[in-house]
Amino acid sequence: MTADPREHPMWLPPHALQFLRGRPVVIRGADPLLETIRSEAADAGAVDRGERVDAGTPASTLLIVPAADAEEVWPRPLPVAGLRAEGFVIAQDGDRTIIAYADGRGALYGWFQMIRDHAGGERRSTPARFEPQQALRVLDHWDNISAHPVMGQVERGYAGGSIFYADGSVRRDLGRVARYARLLASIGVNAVTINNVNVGRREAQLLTDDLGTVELLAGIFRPWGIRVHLSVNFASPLDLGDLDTSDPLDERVAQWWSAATAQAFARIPDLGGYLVKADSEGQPGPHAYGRDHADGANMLARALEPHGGVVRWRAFVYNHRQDWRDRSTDRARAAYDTFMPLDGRFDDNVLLQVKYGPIDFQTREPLSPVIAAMKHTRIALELQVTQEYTGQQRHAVYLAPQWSEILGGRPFGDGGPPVSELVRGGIAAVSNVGDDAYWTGHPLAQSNLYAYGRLAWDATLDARAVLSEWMALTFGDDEAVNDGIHSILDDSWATYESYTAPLGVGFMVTPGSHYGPSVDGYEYSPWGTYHFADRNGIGVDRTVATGTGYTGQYPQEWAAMFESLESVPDELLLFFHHVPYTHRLHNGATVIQHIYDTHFRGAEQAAELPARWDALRDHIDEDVWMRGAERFAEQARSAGEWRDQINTYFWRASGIPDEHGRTLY
Ligand code: BDP
Repeated sequence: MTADPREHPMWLPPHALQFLRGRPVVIRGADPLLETIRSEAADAGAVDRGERVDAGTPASTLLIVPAADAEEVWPRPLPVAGLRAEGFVIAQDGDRTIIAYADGRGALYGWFQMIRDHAGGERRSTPARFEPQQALRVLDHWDNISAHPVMGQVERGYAGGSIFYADGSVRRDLGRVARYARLLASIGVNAVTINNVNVGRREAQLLTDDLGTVELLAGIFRPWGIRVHLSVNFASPLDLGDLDTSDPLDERVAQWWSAATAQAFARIPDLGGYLVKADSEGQPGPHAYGRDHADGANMLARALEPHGGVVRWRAFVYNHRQDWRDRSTDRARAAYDTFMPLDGRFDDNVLLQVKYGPIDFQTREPLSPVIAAMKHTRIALELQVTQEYTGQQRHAVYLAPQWSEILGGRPFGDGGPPVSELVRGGIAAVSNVGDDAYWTGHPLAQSNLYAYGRLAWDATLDARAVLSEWMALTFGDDEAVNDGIHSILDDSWATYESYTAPLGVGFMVTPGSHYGPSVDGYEYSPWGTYHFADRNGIGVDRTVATGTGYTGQYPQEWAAMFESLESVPDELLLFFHHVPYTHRLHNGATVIQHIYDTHFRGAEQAAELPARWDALRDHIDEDVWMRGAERFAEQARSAGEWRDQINTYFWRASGIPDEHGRTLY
């Protein structure tokens, strides 16, 4: 199965399906995705019994049937009534198992759930019903066809080159894409964007001259129930067409998009739609013509509507040419200020894709206020599986606990709905895979990809349980591996947070690469990501009373909580307030002592990781182990560097020594 000798399997290696060898299977129905299951079953050595179920059907048969047939083939009632799209029910009766599905995808997801159940020793004597919370669960690839001179082939990629493209065009051997598609299907991902949101000329041509590439990739994803989406460049009619404008209200522009879209759907009838980064960080957009984001998004939405496609319009907009001396500008405010006045103006097939925080994928940020505010707009939440600001797949950081916290947040107070319900347009995330032998650079970063799919399907899943699932499907049933990796990953997000930027203030990373510490790296730059530390204090005053007014963008419950020093959560203190170093946190420590303590402790915890990994040496494939060992050594080194730079900086700024007398330089 693993064709490239340099490629290691992720989860679901062939032996994970060994239990199906010789097992009779009945697969009933006409959906093309059932063919995929048939060939999975054949590969696993299962015995195809056709479609009939009768007295001769062996007791141990696995039945995969449409929900409507459940009653006929199963002795007891199953909870199939009103089963939603992509849903399925699994039940067991003795050795017999049934997957009763709503549609082809439901069957496929049921198939993989059955494998997950087996790996985790789960028996379904009580029937279990599964339906996705979100209809759209998409991975966005920031892959370029021609490598970008600075960003490389995959923007913010930490796992080598693109699995789709090499040498300026689509790869000849797409076997790996097929294996990727299968893994994504196994975690319920149903869409993939195949090019970067920053769309260069070559990538823009995917929609015009190079539809062949899209067709090819769509053909590989299709058998796994995955639709392909394209990032498009708003200026394409001007850059690639023969128009002198890309004004969204110009009839010729609308026609250009309609024609291009119709041509694309003629070849790829199940194309998912477009992803657009407009008027953001230098990308073109409707503002050049005095139009707003709704004008731009709706124009594209109307081109897609007849074909059933959607536009995901990104809300990641801000002025990236700010003046750090002007404290009235606050990057955190930008998305709300720009989009809130447009609430209610977007067409039904526009999804406003919002990063989870108001700044940019930081280790710790409050939830973007746009998510609760825009009640008449379908919001899609954007997460980042690729670890741009969380250690770049050199540090082991399991992100599922962060996502659980985001998805479970209740901006209208404890009685209100969680984010996973406020978000009605789906969940997106930036992918972390590349052509690296281990797919994700750090082999343990595979767990993030796995967990993303699982939480996008069901936000209430427990992050630790999901990690156990991933391990069972990847390393098999080995208690030492299970315990060892839990001890490394369970608190890894907290550990990473503790040795990097303190108390929600964010950034302090090396400009450009975003790896490693640089306290003032962005402090006097136009990007708007400041900490305002001086000898008296640190933090950004975002209150309504004395600051930028950002807290006022939240529903009253959260606005009040963040506004007051009494109630702001410690971990977000410096995101919302500028305080003296002697300010006391709710946990009793002063800000400065907290900085010292967390940085000493965090770096110590990171320094223990190599030994924990060492202990697993005999339990894990040698190559995988070696790669991990190299990464853990780097994490320990880098955490020490963070500790030293942060502690030294704040000791010099504040002149306040460590209560415990540790050396601060
Ligand atoms: C930032 C990345 C940049 C992306 C941008 C985006 O540094 O490479 O283009 O996000 O999301 O985090 O558009």
